[in-house]
Amino acid sequence: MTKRALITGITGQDGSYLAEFLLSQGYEVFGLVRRTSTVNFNRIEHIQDQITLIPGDMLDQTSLQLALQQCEPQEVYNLAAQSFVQTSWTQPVFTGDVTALGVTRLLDAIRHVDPAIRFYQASSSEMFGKVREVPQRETTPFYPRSPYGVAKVYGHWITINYRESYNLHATSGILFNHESPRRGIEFVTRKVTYNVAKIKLGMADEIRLGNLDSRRDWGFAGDYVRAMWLMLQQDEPDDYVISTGQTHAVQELVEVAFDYVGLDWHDYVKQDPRFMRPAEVDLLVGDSSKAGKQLGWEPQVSFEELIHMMIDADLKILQAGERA
Ligand code: NDP
Ligand code: GDR
Repeated sequence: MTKRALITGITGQDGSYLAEFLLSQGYEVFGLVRRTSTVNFNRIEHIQDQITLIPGDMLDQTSLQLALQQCEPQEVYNLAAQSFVQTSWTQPVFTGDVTALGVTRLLDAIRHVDPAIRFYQASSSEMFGKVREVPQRETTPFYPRSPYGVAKVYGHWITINYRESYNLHATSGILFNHESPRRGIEFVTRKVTYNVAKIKLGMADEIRLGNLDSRRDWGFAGDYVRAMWLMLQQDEPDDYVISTGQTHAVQELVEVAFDYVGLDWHDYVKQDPRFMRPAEVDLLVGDSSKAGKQLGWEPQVSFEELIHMMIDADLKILQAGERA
């Protein structure tokens, strides 16, 4: 029997990779899409004839219930969120509504429509924030540092609460930063690779960045969506950290990117207070040994390979005159 999966956030970076992955596993794939005045399906247009899109919004309980009734999935992947940390300070209530309460709306819809549905929640290393332990693992206490991080802690705990209260197969993946050529242009990796490509092609002459000292554990999104699927194939729901175990400063990202195109970053990078955050997460590095043991998951793409892949893709996009 063909398995059916519903992905919220299918138009996002992870949603597009997960949809591709599930199609390759023989799934029938459904995606929840919200109404926008301009269609923004560029990450999924190459697979649009193989998937079914259902209108709905994480802010609208009825639409979630109807989406579940329409596609009757065995698996639901909740990737929808206001996911940009910086925006969460200027839109804290909206971020909480989508990224925190949205999880409850979906879990409650599942409970009423079909409690046998397996549920994946996109939790985040941002929950560790001002870290209590290095490296961070499933048992590390949370100390979020942004309205986004706080919203994700809520989403994480409501997932566990519904698992324990209603016996749902509800799993939470605590994923560390993961990037790709499809990463949103506002996130630091893509901002750097896109602008380095522009500088290389003579289309720009500087990059304005915020804090160069913060450290992140950056992996490749294509590797990370495989982990999401593996989690829902387990007999029991659980929580898993997914990370590379390597940490790099933003400055190292900048160095690797400029080195790749043969330029010196000192000549182009300007620090700009507009990109500083009211509270920063200084250091993230994950320990995904539980996922290694129980899921057999390991990352495949190194930090350098990832940055090079993103620059190559951005050079191509710019040379073809396509949209970022
Ligand atoms: P993106 O920002 O690329 O995608 C977010 C998706 O959520 C988009 O499809 C967006 O739709 C959708 N969305 C936002 N608000 C709503 C809403 N009200 N109703 C329905 N859909 C909505 O995020 P990523 O793909 O990078 O991340 C996927 C998930 O994983 C997110 O929950 C994120 O917080 C989490 N996460 C991401 C990590 C990363 O490093 N990428 C690490 C850890 C967790 P639209 O296209 O219409 O805007
Ligand atoms: P993050 O990703 O906040 O970790 O959240 P982002 O790429 O935005 O920031 C990473 C680090 O880079 C520093 N930084 C800058 N960031 C941006 N965006 N722009 C800049 O100009 C800049 N200069 C320095 C930031 O201060 C920060 O320290 C991502 C999102 O995908 C979340 O949804 C996800 O949950 C976490 O990763 C894990």
